Amino acid sequence: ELSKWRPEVIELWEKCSVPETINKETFQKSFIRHVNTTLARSIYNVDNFSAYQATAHAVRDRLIQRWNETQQIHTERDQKRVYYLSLEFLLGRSLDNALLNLGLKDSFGEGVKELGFKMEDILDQEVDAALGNGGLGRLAACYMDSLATLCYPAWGYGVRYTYGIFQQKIVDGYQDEFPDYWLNFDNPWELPRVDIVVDVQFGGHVNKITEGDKVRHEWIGGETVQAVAYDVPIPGYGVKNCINIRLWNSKPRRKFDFGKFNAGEYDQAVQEQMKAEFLTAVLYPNDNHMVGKELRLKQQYFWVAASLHDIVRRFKKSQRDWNEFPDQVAIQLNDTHPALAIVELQRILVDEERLDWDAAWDIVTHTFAFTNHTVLPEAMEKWPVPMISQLLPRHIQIIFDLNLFFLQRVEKFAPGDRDFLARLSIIEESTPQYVRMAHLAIVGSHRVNGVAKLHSKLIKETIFKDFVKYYGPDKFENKTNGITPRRWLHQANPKLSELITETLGHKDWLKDLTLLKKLEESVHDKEFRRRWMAVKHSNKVRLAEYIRDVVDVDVNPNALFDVQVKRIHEYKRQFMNILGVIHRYNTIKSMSPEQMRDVVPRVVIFGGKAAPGYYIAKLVIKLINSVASVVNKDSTIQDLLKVIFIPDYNVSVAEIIIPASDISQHISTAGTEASGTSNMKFVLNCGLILGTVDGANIEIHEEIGDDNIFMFGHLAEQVDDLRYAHRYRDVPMDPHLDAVIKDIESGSFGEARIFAPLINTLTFGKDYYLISDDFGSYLDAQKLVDEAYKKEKDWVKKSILCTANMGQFSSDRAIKEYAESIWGIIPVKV
Ligand code: CR1
Repeated sequence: ELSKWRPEVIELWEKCSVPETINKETFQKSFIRHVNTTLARSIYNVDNFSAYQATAHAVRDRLIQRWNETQQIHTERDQKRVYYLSLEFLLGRSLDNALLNLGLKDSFGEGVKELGFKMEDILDQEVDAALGNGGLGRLAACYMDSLATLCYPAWGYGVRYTYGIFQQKIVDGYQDEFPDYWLNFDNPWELPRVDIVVDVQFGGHVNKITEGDKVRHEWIGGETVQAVAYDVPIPGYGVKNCINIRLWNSKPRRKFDFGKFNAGEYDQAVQEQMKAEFLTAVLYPNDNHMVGKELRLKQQYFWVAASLHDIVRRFKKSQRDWNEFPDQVAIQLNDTHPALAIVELQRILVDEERLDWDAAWDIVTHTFAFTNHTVLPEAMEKWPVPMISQLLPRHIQIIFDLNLFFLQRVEKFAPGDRDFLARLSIIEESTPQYVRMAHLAIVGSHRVNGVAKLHSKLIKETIFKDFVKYYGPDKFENKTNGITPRRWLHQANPKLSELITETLGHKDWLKDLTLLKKLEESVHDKEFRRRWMAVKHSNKVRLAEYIRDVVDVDVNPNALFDVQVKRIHEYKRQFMNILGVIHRYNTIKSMSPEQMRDVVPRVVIFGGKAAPGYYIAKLVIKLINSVASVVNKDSTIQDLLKVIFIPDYNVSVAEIIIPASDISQHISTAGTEASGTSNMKFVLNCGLILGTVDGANIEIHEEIGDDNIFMFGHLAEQVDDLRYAHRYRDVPMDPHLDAVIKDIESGSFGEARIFAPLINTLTFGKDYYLISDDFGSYLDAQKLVDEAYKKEKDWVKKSILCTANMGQFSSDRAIKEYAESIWGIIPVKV
């Protein structure tokens, strides 16, 4: 009998499976097998890159096994799952992370060493998976790590962009963008699932069909693009669970039009193919800024439609009743980018599954929850009704119907209040009309959350105020962001991780970050403090070497390293930072040699990308580089100040920079930075922060205490009045700021006219981000930083207390909160 299920076959199967126990020897066998077969190379032509690929494949074999086991048990148990829909996943590199999470780093390190390689060199070969812009995408990556580690049944859904965020080069001080063709070589961290293909439809028209007393809608015609699944396994730390991020890639439905091909129109025949492939070609490079390009809308629908199809297919396998859908499925919308999923699920339920409208809507609204990540008006997504009508003729009908029924309910709540209705409406009544995606997301979700306490309060008081009035406050929650300590301490800062483990006597802190609190007891231990400082110093040396490599400037690792790395944005005020640097430079220059002896040497480090179309942000980069080129070669200031712009800031560069910082700056205008997550990374890595009373800085302050943080500037509740003053009164500029501006205008940092548009933001632009208002207190806070740094012993204590009190900011805490209060899911451990 040729059955696959006979016991002896199963036994054979198990015998031949990849061995579960993996050690140095089995790794080496696997490594060599991959070099020989997967890469078709021999001992004579294995370079570091091939060694990386072979190691990655050996690790991937284990991941796939765990992935399979996890999926199997999740399918068997068939418990409620969460689906995290995010247009961005900023994963960075995978090899080191996988080795550490699987606990294989040491044995594999030994293994490659015996084969003649250095693990660091191998790790360095990997290119970042940079499928995101900034905080939002990195948050999604941290959340996946926590979901896996905490054994939750979870999937991520995203887009497999052929080009991730552009690579930044600095040419003559200006940012230049280059394509990030990260898939140039085989990507071992993805599994193409050529059998998982979903047809996604665009355009066409809608037929209304009357059947008895029922009306149904049929969406037909238009073009069809296929979505192909690529799966990215995400291993948990210290557990066997390995979850999945499914990324969709577009491809044409037909290879090409043979009719046209045979008629000799070759170019037209391949056109469809080219167009379809283009759909997922590129990530839009904007952070906190909406750009209304049709292709972006198509990407959103393509991804949402493919993901929902997949989710619904999985649900249907269990043959449950539709009203159980919300008991089996939670869908989290990472910002409004996937808000069309609400409409798509309603369409599937009503048009395809023939549920009645209200029953369907009840299911939809119990399924979705929505995270808002910003209050900036320019970031609010809205799409022109004509554009949606063209691409998604059935969806626009559903949106209008949803809105009608919603507004009818609102009308009952506030009879006759036309303004209230207009403010709540999903449709903005302009010419043309627009669909407000945040309104759609709120109406279609059972929970809405902000990402830090202040932010969650602000959304309730400002942008979503009317919704709070209508729904009541309970629909709105706070879920303060978090970061994964596995990548952001254990991986990025191995020496600190080791010291902590040794001091605490266990590694449990990596799964329960609140255990770091016990480090407080060691602040009085002199030897411990010495070692703590030695770790920081060696991380600074590592960064100094990196700086020499990339910008060819020598910096002194004994200087105070002052870092601001994040996307360049006016609200984040890198401009204020560089203006402060000019002030510092001029102050030092005016000093006598005796006075100079008292100055704390500083290295001010910037990094970050500007959106290619963001003119002012790009000018900030130019100004930083112009100041750097003057300051860095001025020998009269005796190396007391260096200014560095590190190009192409990304996840793996962050892993080098963050552990090396003494002080980092998080200086957004109060009320503008929803949370920030790099602030958490810096403090966890025992760097102090200089920050405004904004986003998660506030909660970090609460946790680590007054003595261990430098806070300054106006408060969120003062911002409106200050802006009003700039607009309608003649507010004099802060005198120190005025002097700095005059210095730039005198040509001290190159041709003044280059920077005129930047300076105009302070004058004609009415200083919207309130740099002048905060400048004085900013300089004062900087002085306190200098003074504190001089007291070395106290500084180390502060530094230890920073790390010790970061327990709250683990993404594990955040994910547990989501799981318990929004998703209603429980862990399923493999
Ligand atoms: C916020 O600007 C926050 C991340 C993650 C960003 C940042 O403060 O830490 O989200 N917002 O929550 C964003 O990208 C589109 O909005």
